[in-house]
Amino acid sequence: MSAKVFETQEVQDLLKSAANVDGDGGNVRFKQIVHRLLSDLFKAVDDLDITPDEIWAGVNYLNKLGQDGEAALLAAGLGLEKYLDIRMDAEDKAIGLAGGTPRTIEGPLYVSGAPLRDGMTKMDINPDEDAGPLVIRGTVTDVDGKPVANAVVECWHANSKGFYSHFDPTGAQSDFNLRGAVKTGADGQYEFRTLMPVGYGCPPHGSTQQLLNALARHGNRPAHVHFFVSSDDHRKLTTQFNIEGDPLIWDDFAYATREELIPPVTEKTGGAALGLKDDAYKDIEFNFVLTPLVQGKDNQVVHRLRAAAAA
Ligand code: MBD
Ligand code: FE
Repeated sequence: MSAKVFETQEVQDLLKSAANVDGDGGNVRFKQIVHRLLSDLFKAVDDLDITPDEIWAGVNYLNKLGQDGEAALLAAGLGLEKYLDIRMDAEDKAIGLAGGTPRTIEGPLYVSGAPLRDGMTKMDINPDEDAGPLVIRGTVTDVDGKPVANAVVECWHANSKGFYSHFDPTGAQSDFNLRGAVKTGADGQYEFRTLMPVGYGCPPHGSTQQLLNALARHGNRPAHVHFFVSSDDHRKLTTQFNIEGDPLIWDDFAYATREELIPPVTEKTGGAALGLKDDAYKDIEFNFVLTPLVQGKDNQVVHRLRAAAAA
């Protein structure tokens, strides 16, 4: 079909009506966004001559995506979540805000409510035969290098199968396994005693992987560890680091890898004295640098629906 109808008065009126842009009530911002997104969609249908069959395949895909509960996973896989980071990075640059630990995406697998401990916590609750002990530790400072007291460092990561507690399809993990929260003291130090994670893969029969398959893309992430770092007087940092040496480090389906977020992994002994399951363990030092509020506000804090559980 070569006929183009997008610019016609009939279609433009239809778009305005559908978003009720000229009507009273509703949310003006929401109307504006719906009108724009719907317009961009209609334009694409015209430009690419998207067929009715293709439209209904897409509509039905959205139903399946919701049934699978994978919309946020797809947002990560399509680079939408990375795009939000690129925009926040650009905003920081524009206002001359530099020097903090680089942000990277949160992903869809955080669970709030992990027990908060002072300075150190042991995150592994369930035994995991295939995972060796790992200590993650460091200091939270501000951009001037001053330790930040009373910062809350939250940490979450996968087990040796690449599964996260609360979202584990095998049901093998208890609530808050491999999830922890630590409050810093005057020295700004934090420590997590845990087990080495393995990279995540999208549910193989889920709608995200289905879409990726049609693009000839994989749905895997390199081994990584997530963090939130919060402090009353600083912006909340959302970041991750990767486990160096993972072959997928520069081939992450969610685009979260950054040069500055690949700390060295050191071999250590003395784990027995720390209560680790083996005397030999891996140690990662990772220091967080928090950035100041912008005109008294945290302009990078993100509000989104998150899973919650009671510890
Ligand atoms: C993850 O563990 C993750 O961090 C992201 C971004 C997407 C899917 C699974
Ligand atoms: Fe993750």
